[in-house]
Order: sequence, then structure tokens, then C-alpha cells
Amino acid sequence: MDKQMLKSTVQGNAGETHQQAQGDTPNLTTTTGIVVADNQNQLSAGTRGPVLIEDHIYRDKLAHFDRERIPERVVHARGYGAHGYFEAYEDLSAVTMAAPFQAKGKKTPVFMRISTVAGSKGSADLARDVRGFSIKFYTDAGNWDIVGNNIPVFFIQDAMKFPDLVHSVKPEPDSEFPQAQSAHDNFWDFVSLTPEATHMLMWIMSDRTIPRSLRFIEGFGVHTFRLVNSKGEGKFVKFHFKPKAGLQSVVWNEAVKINGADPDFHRRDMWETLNKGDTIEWEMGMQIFDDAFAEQFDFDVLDPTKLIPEEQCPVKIVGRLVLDRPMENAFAEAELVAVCPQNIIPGIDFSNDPLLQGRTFSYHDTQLYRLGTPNFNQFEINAPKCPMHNLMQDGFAARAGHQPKGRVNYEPNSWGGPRENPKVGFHSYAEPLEGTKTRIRPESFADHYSQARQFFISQTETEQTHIINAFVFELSKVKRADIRERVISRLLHVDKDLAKTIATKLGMDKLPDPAPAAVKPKDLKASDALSILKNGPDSFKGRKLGVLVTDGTDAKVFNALKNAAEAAGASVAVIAPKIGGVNLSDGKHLPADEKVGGGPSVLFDAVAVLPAKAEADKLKDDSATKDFVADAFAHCKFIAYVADTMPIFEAVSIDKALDAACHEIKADGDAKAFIKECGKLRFWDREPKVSKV
Ligand code: HDE
Repeated sequence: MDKQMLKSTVQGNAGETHQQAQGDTPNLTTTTGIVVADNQNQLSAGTRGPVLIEDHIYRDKLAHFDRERIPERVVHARGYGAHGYFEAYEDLSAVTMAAPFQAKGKKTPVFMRISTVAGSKGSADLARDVRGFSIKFYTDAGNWDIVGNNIPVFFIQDAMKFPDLVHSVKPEPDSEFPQAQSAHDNFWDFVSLTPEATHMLMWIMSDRTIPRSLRFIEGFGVHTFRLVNSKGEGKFVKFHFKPKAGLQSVVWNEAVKINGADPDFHRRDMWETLNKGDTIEWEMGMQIFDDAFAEQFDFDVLDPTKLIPEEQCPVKIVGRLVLDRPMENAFAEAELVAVCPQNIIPGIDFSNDPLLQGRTFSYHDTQLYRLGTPNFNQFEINAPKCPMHNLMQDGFAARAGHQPKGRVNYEPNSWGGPRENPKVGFHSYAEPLEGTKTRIRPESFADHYSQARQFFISQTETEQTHIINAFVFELSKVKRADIRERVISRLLHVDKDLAKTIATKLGMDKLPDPAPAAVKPKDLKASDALSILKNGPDSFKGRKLGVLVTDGTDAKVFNALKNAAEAAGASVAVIAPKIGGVNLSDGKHLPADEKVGGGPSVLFDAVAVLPAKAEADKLKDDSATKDFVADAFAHCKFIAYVADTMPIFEAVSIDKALDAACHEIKADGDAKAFIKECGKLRFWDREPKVSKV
């Protein structure tokens, strides 16, 4: 071997050094454990010659890389996960045998995946979309999956329509856009031709679909399920999860800007929260009711486009769901997790909801395709944590610990091995059934508008305005006037003023006739549980204050705000003209978290603008700084300022005298009062002044 060639096996370009194993550093190996000597260069014939096919090290690396992707989920492709546990508050054995509810204080490990529905795996977090809310409970009696959403109802009543719904919202087959949005003709065409979608449309046009954080959303099992006790007695149940930190959403203009500023806004927030050592918590609730309640309720409890108002059937809080551990590997956990609504355990059963029944086929089927093997339940994230013995064997990715042990792989047999157990095994709820085979929607599913109206009248005025504006935004992206009109023809059954206001804002000359309705809508009572703003937090805990500083910023004011925010359980981000940070008035250096422009105010729940005088005179002409302040004002945020902020306020036409949510900070007390006010999250009274069309 000549001297030059020897050299090329250990280094890249002449003179460059590479990181080589030393001391405790582990050796880099191939997939078969051979230590790699050179991770920089292929094996070639001569220094400038062709590469050699015998390079097993290179082929090992590239062949694996070439297969890194698996099919993304056909829906809910973008998701994020975390680990934790469910803790029962009481013994529910009187109503269910389900393992997690058999004793007060019992803890069951869980993995949770929260997702958007329509966008691809790489889409942005703040798309207007439903959030998937799926939980895998690793119970003593096997895995139980609740695969829910952050909205308690669904678009369609029968699983047969699911592919049509999803096709209509996903990119069009020819152009392959629009991505991760519903503001287009195909979606509105389909839903306006599908009157049962009207209730869900009200929810998705509300701020529920633009949450501030995954920590601040509700979760719902959506369908009616059954609880079954050890005597075989059944009750109906609907599952709820209420965020301990309260509900919170952003406004649409903010969502659009967050997607540009930080497309990972939601996953980053979850990741940072857990890595700080904080937990993310929901209380789990159940609406438990019997057949008699179901009979007298205004709607069919098997219809997934309807909810049961909490006022009519209270949500019994049964425990808490706590996330306390981030993922170690997002692919092995959030991508390989295979949640399936058909994963139920003794004590839980399905109802005859035709959407749920259809789902019990689709999820297992999709996992088989997506994960490429019937052995996906052997992957660590899917494997039950209870004892497991079955006689299924072999197949792609079969793992030793999950294979039958010894010679027996059939039953009955004369050797021993696992046997069925009717005492503790799964029994379906013994529901008497009869009927003629038919394809027909029940008449009891026919009222598509009453609960849509109930949702609308349950909202605060601010929320109603946001719903109206969302319809106007989405329908303004719809090119065909007849589709826009068809939507209005349905909304006329929901609320005449709502329909009229939207029509006017769309520039419609006259209202269309109402669409035919199978059932005349009823007037139902408003329900406070349906509003976000009536269920918000009462403090600034878990929220983020963005503080814009410059060289010379008053250290006393900055420190007072930081201390007050942190004492309230909030965090503080420093935004400065340069990422290197600033020197405060006391001469101390303050590192920055973001450069102005990189950390726009849409990323924060409230802001403080604390420039020193000389710097304010410069920043008043800086567009990124002006956007920071103007957006915070437009998005109705609480704003702290100092006297020297005035030139910037004036540059963006903010008249702080007219606005009760702009707070001048001079002393410690002002900072504390400001942070207390921030607990209200937004100053909605400002909105009519800053939103005119
Ligand atoms: Fe899903 N849904 N879905 N869905 N869904 C999937 O399963 C499907 C529905 C929901 O974090 C797929 O693993 C049908 C309602 C969540 O991994 C697929 C119907 C609700 C997730 C599928 C529905 C959901 C999915 C795609 C009509 C709320 C993400 C990949 C009957 C109660 C799960 C996958 C995760 C995922 C089918 C309707 C929630 C194709 C046929 C209603 C949270 O199997």
C-alpha cells in the first residue's frame, strides 16, 4: 500500500481531522457490530478511482438509510407523543371491570399521541384542524386504546363515508395541493353536500381547531361506549379529558403567523414542558348513563354527530392522566405506535355506533399496511406490559420473547401451555339483537342542526365573532359561488343572524333559500361547557411572557417582571436586537433567547416592550420590532411598557390611554399586577377596535 493510500483510509481532505473514539467514547459499528474505522470515505480503487462494490461498510449504511421511511398515516400523519400514567381517583368496580378503575390510587402506564388530521407528517402545527387525542393504556388486563379527538362530535355518521371526507380535505389528486387546510372548494363542496357535518363545522370553525398548546385542549372518546361490570351488567359511557391548565386557543391571524415563525410550535411546547420537569395533566371524566336515559334523550346516543350536554348528564371525574416523560426516539414511539379503537379490555365494550363499528376494522388494517407486519404489537411501544402467551408465531419482525415457547403452537394439545379462561377472559356485553340485513341510516340520526345551534348560542360574543370570521375566511377561499351559497343554505337552519352576517361578509347580494331539512331544528338550552373562554385558566401559570429588551433596558423593571412571571409559574423569553444579548442599565449582561424578527410576539401569551430611550428611537423604524408590538396589540394581548416605549407605540399607532391592557411598569407592584392581569390571557374588549372587516 503506498503512503498516500494509507492516509486516505483514515481521513477526508488533506489536513482535516476526524472525531475518533478515545477514552470512554463508544466505537461506531455497523449493524452487525463491526467497528467502523473510517466513516468519511467509501472504499475506492486508488485515491481518484471508482468505488468498490465490496464496500460492505458503505452498503450497510446506505441500504438502511434508503429504507428509513414507512408509509405515513393516511390521516393524523403529524403527531407527537409522551409517556405518563393514569391514576384512578376511586374504585369504579360497581360499573366496570376495566382494570385501571379497580382501586383508588391505582396507576396504569400510558403513551399518548396527539396529532393533526389533514396535514402530511411535515406540515405545520397550527393548521386549522381537529387534534387527534389517542391514549394507549398498558393495563393489567391488556392494552386499551382510546383513540379520540379534541372535539366531541364527528363530521359523518357512517364509516362508509370516511374515505370521501378525507379525500375532500386532503390535497387534490392532480395538483397535490392544498396542504393541511380545509379552506378550499373540495372540502366545502363535500361538507355542504353532507348535512350531518353541520354540527362539526361549527366546532372546526371555532378556535378549538387552533389551540395555543396541546396542553390546553380537551379530549373526547366521541362515540358512546359500554361499561360492563363483573355481573355482566352494562351502562353506556362517553369519555372526557379536561386539561388541568384550562382551555386556551390562539386567534387565526396569529395561527397563520406562528406557522411561519415556528412550524413546530406545539411539539416544541410539549417537549420543553416535559424536559423542564413539569407535567401535563388532564382529568378523566365519564358521562355514565343507562338505557332508560338513552331512550328519553333528545338524540340517538349512537349518532357520533351528537353530544350529550353536561347539564343533562354530568361528567363524573374518575382520575387524572399525567404526562411526565418525553419520548426518547420519536420514530420508535410516535411513529410505530399503533393505536386501535378495537383494543378494548374486559369491562369496556363497543356500542352500535356505525362510525365506531367501522373504525374497529380500519385501524388494524391500516397498521398492517403501514407497519408491514402482523407483529407490530411486539414493538416495544405497542407490547402489552401484562403477562402474554399466545400461539401465534413467525412472520416479519417476529421477536424471540413473543414467540410460543417449547414445542407447542396449537391448542387443544396434550402438552400444556396457555389455555382459554372464561372467568377472567373477555366477554362481549350480552346485548340481545335481531334485525334484517339492510343498508340504511336510522331516522333517529336525522336532526342535523339543533346541536349546531346549541353550540353557537353557548359561545361568548367574542367566540361567535371568531366562528363567523373563520367561515368568512374559509369560504372566501372557495372559488365556486354555488358551494358558498350551499353552506349558507345550511347555516340558515343553525342561526339566521350567523348565516346573514357571513353572507354579507362574503359580499352575497341575496340569501339563498334554506336547504331542505329532514327534521325541524329544536331550540336547545345553551351549555357553558361548550365554550373555550368560559373554561379558561385563572392564572398565567404555564404561559410565556416575551420581553423585548435593548442595551440599557432598566434592570429593575426587567427583573421585577421576570420575578413576577416566574413566581406565577410562567416562563420568560428574552428578545433582543442581537442574539448575543444586551447589557442592562445595571451593567449586567443578559443573554437573548431570540433575535427580534426570529421571536415574533405570536409565540408568546403576553409581551413586555422595555427599550432604553436611545434604542427606542432606532427600533421605532424597524419593521420586525413594529410587527412585534402591532401584532401583540392586534391579537389582544396584555402589553407591559415603560415611558421610553412611547416612540414605538406611536410608530404603530397604539394609543395606550385608550386601552386597559397596556400596563406601564415602574415598580415591583406594577409587575405583579400586570402578571395577575395576564392570567385573563387576552383583552377581548380591544378586538372590535382592531378588527373592522
Ligand atoms: Fe381515525 N383513523 N378514522 N378517527 N383516527 C386513523 O389509523 C378512521 C375517526 C383518530 O395517534 C387511521 O393508525 C375511520 C374518529 C386518531 O396514531 C385510520 C374513521 C376519530 C387517529 C383511521 C375514523 C378518529 C386516527 C390512520 C371513520 C375520533 C390517530 C392511521 C369511522 C374519535 C391515531 C391510523 C394515532 C387515525 C380510520 C374516524 C381519531 C385510517 C375509518 C371519529 C386520533 O385507520
